[in-house]
Amino acid sequence: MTNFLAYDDVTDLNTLIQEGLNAKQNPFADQSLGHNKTIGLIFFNSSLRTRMSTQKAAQNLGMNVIMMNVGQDSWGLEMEEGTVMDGDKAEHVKEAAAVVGKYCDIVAVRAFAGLKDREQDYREVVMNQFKKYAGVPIINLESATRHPLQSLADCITIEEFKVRKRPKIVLTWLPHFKPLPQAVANSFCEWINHTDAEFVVTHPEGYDLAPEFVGNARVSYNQDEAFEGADFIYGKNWSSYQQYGQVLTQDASWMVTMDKMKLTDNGKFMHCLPVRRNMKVTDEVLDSPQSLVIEQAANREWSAQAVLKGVLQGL
Ligand code: SN0
Repeated sequence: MTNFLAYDDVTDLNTLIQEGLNAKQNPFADQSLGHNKTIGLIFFNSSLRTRMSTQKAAQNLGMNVIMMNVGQDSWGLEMEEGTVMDGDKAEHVKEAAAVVGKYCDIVAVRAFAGLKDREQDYREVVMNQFKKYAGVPIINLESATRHPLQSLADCITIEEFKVRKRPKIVLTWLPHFKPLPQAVANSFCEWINHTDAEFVVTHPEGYDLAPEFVGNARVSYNQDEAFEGADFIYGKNWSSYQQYGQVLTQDASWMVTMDKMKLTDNGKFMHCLPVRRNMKVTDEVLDSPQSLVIEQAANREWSAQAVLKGVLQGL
């Protein structure tokens, strides 16, 4: 693997899931692979799981880790070409990425969607500029449109907990008062569409995701109907793609409750976290044995380790 920016960078999904499960069984089997190699973790946004799991995975592989919070610790970075840099950004990504690439063998970057300009967000400017100028492999730690390390952890978790060969998986929109990116939902669609599953996406009208991510998934505006017989309920809030970045409704009837979970076939609840309790999903669901959120977060370590191993092998 050269870069890990999207599903397209994966050669074989089942092999990658298996690599994750192998790492979980035997975390230190490849400790010499990353010896004397350095990964730089560059954050433009907050993180708990991504930061800790990626650092842990890199250490399991024997790597050194350098972290940087851009804008807070370093200079603000200009991303666009040919601009007159008379604003608040003191450094251009052309230099910054090239310099980071000199110190690091792999560079991992988190940069959320701005949610102001759809065309700019969906061009994936930050990831593409780092890819262009760093001169080393780039890993996506959640970009404007995708969160592939999360999606791989989700696939690993579904593989562990599925009780039938072709599970019914439902991605449901959840209410929130803040506009959140579409990245986690887009990426989940992109990855689940490559697995053997009955896949349904449910959300209020106006919240349709970009068609290139929805693919062949069935879309339903009726959450109760979508939940019927489901094996996995994957909750996430996202802001509108059509009326870009806007919160069109906060309809509390879309919150996942135990009554809703009763429509499923003893379904499991999944969420990437952080989750706002009793806004998106009730305490009762999150604290029940049907919730997989902690197992799912734990699998972030093995997802990162499978990907880093693949990238290290290509160095
Ligand atoms: C991010 C998102 O993409 O939705 C990161 C998820 C891994 N989530 C948030 O920003 C949540 C913020 C909040 O205030 O609830």
